[in-house]
Amino acid sequence: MQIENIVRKFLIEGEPVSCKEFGSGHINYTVKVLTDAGNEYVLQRINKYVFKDPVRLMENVSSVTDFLRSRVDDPRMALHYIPTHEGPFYFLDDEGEYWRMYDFIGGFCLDAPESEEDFYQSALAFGRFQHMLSDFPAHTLFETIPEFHNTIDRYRQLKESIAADACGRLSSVQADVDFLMEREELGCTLQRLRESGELPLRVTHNDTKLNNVLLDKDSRKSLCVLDLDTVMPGLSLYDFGDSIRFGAATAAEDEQDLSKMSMDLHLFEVYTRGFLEAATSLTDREVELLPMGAFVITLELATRFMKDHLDGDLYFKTAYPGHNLVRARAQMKLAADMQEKMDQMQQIVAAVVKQVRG
Ligand code: ADP
Ligand code: GN1
Ligand code: MG
Repeated sequence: MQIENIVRKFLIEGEPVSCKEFGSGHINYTVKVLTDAGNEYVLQRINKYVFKDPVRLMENVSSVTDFLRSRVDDPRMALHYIPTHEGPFYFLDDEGEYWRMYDFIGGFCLDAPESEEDFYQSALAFGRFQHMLSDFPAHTLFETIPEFHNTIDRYRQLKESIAADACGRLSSVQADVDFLMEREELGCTLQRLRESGELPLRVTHNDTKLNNVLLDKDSRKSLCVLDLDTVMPGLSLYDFGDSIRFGAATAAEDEQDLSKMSMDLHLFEVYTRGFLEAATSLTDREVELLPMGAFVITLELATRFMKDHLDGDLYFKTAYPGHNLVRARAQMKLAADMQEKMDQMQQIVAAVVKQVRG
């Protein structure tokens, strides 16, 4: 089906005059649409390999966006999904693909902070998101990807892929796999604290990369949080940690020159300040474990990239052969650096918490 005909299924203003692929997400296919009425929209095809139940996923996303829209002053601070002429917030095409559309808010996303203020703004956005959803009825949310950040389960899945060695790639990555396996116990600590009830379950975003925050094109202040597909009950520490993993790293997520990859402690401090200023309801135990959140989520993503490399690149979009291995190695390098800097990160958190909370 032609992309323009998919666009016409939604209740938008005007006729599509241009539809261009854009964005740098690894999961969905994203298109920017311009109409002859001068309006701009985002059209997305939901990745069915990743999200097994797109209908319930859209129920989650629409209830969360409705809730957020009732809390914000500026309508640009929450996504606005557009229904089809038939009423639902998705369109199912002849090939069984699910599509959805939302207003293009007129901002921009970054793949790396251009200044510490950009990063601070993203911390405020994710902290506010955490705070605004603190009284959302979590039990009404469907788990769009079960066990998404359950590191114990992620290790189980990695071991399955190691045992299957579906593409015969294991022997060439044995040293990398050993690195991951040596850190299994440490990687599972937060999940165990969640299971014992020491860490509270909250409504979390679960994919808090900088490129999932929209910045205002004039003021550069953070407007809203995008990519709500993985909003589910989870740990606040992973929302914090994933932002650090992506935005406080000194190199891109898929940097090939590992000597360039480390964690910038100054950016860690900047983000910690913004997040704690906005997410005021975190418990002392959560605050104390924020550095561990950064380390664990980085290690977890390394296991996910490695699993996908062993499986034959089925999950993440790749740009070249071996891309997932490059990503896994970059994340392992970053995790190792975080492990070395754990004491320094803890000192920073303690100092920031004193300033922010008094
Ligand atoms: P994915 O699951 O593929 O990451 P996203 O919803 O995050 O899907 O969209 C992919 C990317 O498209 C985002 O990371 C961002 O770069 C870009 N994007 C999406 N919506 C907007 C928007 N309203 N304005 C600017 N960029 C956007
Ligand atoms: C994926 O969709 P995107 O690109 O924002 C992934 C995250 C990973 C991230 C790594 C649903 O996020 O979990 O951390 O890639 N999303 C899903 O860049 O698996
Ligand atoms: Mg995204």
